[in-house]
Amino acid sequence: MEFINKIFNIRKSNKNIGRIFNDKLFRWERIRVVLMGSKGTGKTVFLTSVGDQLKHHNPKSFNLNGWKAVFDSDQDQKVQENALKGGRLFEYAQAREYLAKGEWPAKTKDWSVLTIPFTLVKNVNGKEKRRQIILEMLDLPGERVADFAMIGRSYSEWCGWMETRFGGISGASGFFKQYLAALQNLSSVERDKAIALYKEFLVDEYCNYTLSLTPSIVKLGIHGKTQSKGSREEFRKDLEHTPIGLAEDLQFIPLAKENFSQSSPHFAWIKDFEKAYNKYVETIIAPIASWCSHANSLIYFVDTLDLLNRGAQVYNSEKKFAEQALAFFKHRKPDLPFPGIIDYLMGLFVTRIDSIIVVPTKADRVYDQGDRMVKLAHSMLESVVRTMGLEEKKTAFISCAAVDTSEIYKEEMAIRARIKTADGNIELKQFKVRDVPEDWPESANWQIGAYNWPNTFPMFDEREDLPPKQRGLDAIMQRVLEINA
Ligand SMILES: Nc1nc2c(ncn2[C@@H]2O[C@H](COP(=O)(O)OP(=O)(O)OP(=O)(O)O)[C@@H](O)[C@H]2O)c(=O)[nH]1
Ligand SMILES: [Mg+2]
Repeated sequence: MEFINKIFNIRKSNKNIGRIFNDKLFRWERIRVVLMGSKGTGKTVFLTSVGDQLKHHNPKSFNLNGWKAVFDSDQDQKVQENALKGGRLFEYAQAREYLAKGEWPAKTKDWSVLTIPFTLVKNVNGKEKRRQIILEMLDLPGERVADFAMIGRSYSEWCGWMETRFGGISGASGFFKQYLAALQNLSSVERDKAIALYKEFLVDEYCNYTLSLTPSIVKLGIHGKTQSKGSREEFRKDLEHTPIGLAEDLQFIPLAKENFSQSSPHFAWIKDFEKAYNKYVETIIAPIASWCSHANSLIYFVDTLDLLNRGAQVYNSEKKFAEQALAFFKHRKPDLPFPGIIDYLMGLFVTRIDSIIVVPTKADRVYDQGDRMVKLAHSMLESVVRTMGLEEKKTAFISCAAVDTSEIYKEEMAIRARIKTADGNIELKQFKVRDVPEDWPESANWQIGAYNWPNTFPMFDEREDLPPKQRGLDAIMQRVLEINA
């Protein structure tokens, strides 16, 4: 079975071969896309909308550059049955149902894949061109992205990484140093106290808006329980009952370099922590990373409007989070004709992302200023994206409203959208929205809450064959499908 999988990977990874030999064996091109970004940035809404657009393609409202997408329902049945067996089926119908009710889909609790088989058809000089595509898109809870820092790192390397990330000069709050110092005062029998100290560190960083905390189960439990969004005390209470690992007897915490020497009183803990760490990585993040290692492109979501609203500290935290997430995708293979075989020889955790699109989302919450949102996303993440070593033409910044919720009134520079009133009702209202700034504000005068945007709700048709209005979603998909001009 493993061997068959490898062969299968060769096929799906080399989509160009599929294009060259348009025969039965290589008929289907597989395009694998990772959606990434912190929680609440709009990944699931995006995915639901893409599913809808490709299942019911209307070239007038979803511009695929002259191509028509024809959904393949026969193939779909097989694909969905397979995905269901693997337990990783993106619950498209459920997510769409929310939108049809004028609500947003629920928060993602576990990772899943939306698979859409379709044919792209275009008439060129009287000749019909066709491409049969199986598009696979990964949805994951934003919290889990933090765990990518564990991929390819042993327990001791993760400890080293923690020290650099939280104890180094840049971005260090001092809490990690305090934690390590307090740890040194504990004897070898005080392991529970050590775990309690790490929890204290997590609470401090949580109050610092740090998104990169690992293991991510402290934010989102294994079975999908989200930790309270509330005060320091509430988070601390939540953590009291949360093991730092897969279970009470499978906990691990980071130790300092000195603890790895045999003379350290904490040396005896290392074996257990190592075991618990490996089990955690193997169970929680390795399967996601393995899926990602065969992806062709990456869409990175950033909620620029929310960042403006939440101030400099959250902005910095989000930027660090993106650095951490994208670092995984830097390790690229040499461009050889059969990368599948190279995978086999070199291990799976080497990626082959050949394009990245950074997407500032929810552009429908402002008055037509997607270009400014792009500028902000660019100034925030351009340097991070550049370190990935992709050609310039393989990177893009495109703003988007995956589900457009507002109408624009040009004369009055206002929008009209469905919003929730103080008494909880949803009503359609016209109002003016403040401008998106040209640049990120200086941190010295960046007041939290100074930029406020309305929470708008989808105006959606219940009819399944009428996909939602969108902005920029089609431009993004043109790039993913490599049909941009
Ligand atoms: N106005 C508007 N709001 C959106 C749009 N997309 C997402 N939102 C808002 O953002 C919230 C989060 O969107 P999701 O798609 O669930 O975010 P996510 O990235 O999947 O979040 P996690 O599952 O927590 O990782 C939604 O509940 C909406 O309130 C959009 O296109 N327009
Ligand atoms: Mg989600």
